[in-house]
Amino acid sequence: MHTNNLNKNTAYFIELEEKYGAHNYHPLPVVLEKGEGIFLYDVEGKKYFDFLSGYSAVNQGHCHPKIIAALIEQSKKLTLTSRAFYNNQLGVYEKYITEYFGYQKVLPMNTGVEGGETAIKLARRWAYTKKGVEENKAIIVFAEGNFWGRTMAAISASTDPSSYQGFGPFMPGFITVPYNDLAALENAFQNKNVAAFMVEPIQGEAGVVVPDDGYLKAVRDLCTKYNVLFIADEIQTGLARTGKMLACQHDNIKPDIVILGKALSGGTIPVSAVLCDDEIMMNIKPGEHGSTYGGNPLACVVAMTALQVLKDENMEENATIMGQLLRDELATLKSPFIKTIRGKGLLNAIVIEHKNPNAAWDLCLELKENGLLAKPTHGDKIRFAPPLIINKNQIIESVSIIHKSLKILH
Ligand code: PXG
Repeated sequence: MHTNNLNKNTAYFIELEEKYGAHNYHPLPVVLEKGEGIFLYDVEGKKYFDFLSGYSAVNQGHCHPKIIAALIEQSKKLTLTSRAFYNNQLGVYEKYITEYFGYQKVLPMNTGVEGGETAIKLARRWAYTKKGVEENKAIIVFAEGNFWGRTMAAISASTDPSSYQGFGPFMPGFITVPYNDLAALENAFQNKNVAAFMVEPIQGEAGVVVPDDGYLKAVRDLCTKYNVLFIADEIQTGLARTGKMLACQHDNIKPDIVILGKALSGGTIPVSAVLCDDEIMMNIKPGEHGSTYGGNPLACVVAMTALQVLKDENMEENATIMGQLLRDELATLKSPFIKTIRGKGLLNAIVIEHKNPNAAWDLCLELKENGLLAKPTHGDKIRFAPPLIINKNQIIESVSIIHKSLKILH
């Protein structure tokens, strides 16, 4: 990392991370110290539009006053009991979130990847208990290009070598089919041992890959026909990000299992949840799954507030309208280097086409100089996903920053 041309303050913090932290990330050279709504501030006091939103964890905006107030108030009272005892927030939260999404039960965890692990355990257990699959034979189908985290199971499902290479051996019982390919899925379902298909309604890390209209509805129908559970990984797409509380609601379908994370705490603490009905959830008995922090009272209060804020501030509607405006405004730039503009609601990406393979990174550096933070994924894709409280003038101003920054590409 060349830090010579950075301000001393910025360079200091970057060098600390370089020296003492694992090198498992390659961040943009900006050191942030404050967030408020859609804005971030660096240690030099410079202000930025946040077009990443902590990979969609900060849908409600940074340090949302109601979420922070709930966090502070509950943290003075009780933060963790473990599940060895009851607490007076967990049941209240369980009632709240199951009614909010229309499922009979919830299983609370912490990070998104734990939610994915939990969903797979539930699906395997259901397959053995209800579907009649022989013990240890269950198969989980995933879509190529999936991303659901970094655990051994998650990378065993991955088709991205930078996720899995050099970390084997891998979890058995996982197969992949191409995303957005119904024939391949139906073919995989011919195997009677298939327990579930776990899929992102829009693939986030793959670069905001939106499937064809009708894909999710057809997946629902195939899952029903073959008695396979439909697990929707809504960790990045859920919680109003795409303009609906769940992205699956665009297609009016109900997955058997929904996984939520990220914005479930509005970017404050790790809170994830797995939702499904009794038929699936009740196959797991006491002692068979859990987590020290899962369902802690602080997380419960924060999650209820984070969910209530999404509703109170009409974030579904704002994401829909502002997302359309963002894509329309980007289209008017008519940049020869923007090959594709895609997305739904405020989960969007552009694909950069340029002779220089580092063009997307260079553009992100220039965006940063001009006051907007975004990060490339898979080399040529840049996600544009601001918090869902962004307004019209802010979208227009952001696009003018993008317009100005594109001038560095020739
Ligand atoms: N599912 C989806 C769709 C995701 O985007 C996860 C599951 C895992 O969540 P946790 O909380 O375990 O990270 C994600 C995560 C990163 C990174 O640095 C993660 C995501 C996006 C970008 C970077 O590991 N999404």
